[in-house]
Amino acid sequence: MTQTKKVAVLMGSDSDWPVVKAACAELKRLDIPFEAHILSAHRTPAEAAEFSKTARDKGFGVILCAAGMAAHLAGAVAANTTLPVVGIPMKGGAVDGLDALLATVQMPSGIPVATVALNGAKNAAVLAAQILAVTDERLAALLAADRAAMAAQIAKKEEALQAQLAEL
Ligand code: RP5
Repeated sequence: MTQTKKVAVLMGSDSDWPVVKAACAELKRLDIPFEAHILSAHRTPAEAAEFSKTARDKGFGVILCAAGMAAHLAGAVAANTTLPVVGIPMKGGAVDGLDALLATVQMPSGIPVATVALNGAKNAAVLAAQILAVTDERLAALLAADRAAMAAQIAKKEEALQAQLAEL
């Protein structure tokens, strides 16, 4: 069986943690090994670059990067690795995250960052799982089961809606 690669969960500040912990919880639920670290593109640029350059050799398969405001962490990490980088722009600040969203998503050609929604920590973890599941049967089966569970929930809600409509 394939050994599941590790996911790195990086955040620019401890103030990001209340949101980012949803990514860690999802990775834990999917039994994906991960490390979480505070690394800043601006405050610890050398450490962030070093982590990115050595991540592949250390067994990571995907790197999640959460940052707010002038959110350069995901881009700075992507500049230093060819591993897939998923950016999580954080809400907050003077323009409530629009700055972080644009800074994370608007990468130059050739250096992509797969950007999820503002505060989209859980989806970042799901996307990391989907990337790893390309070569990981265990994960692929788990993700398929999650999709089936979601579809069953919607079917139940649809049934309840139709019952309410019948009573109008
Ligand atoms: C970003 O600046 C961090 O990712 C955080 O979202 C934001 C604010 O950081 P703190 O001033 O709270 O440390 O680099």
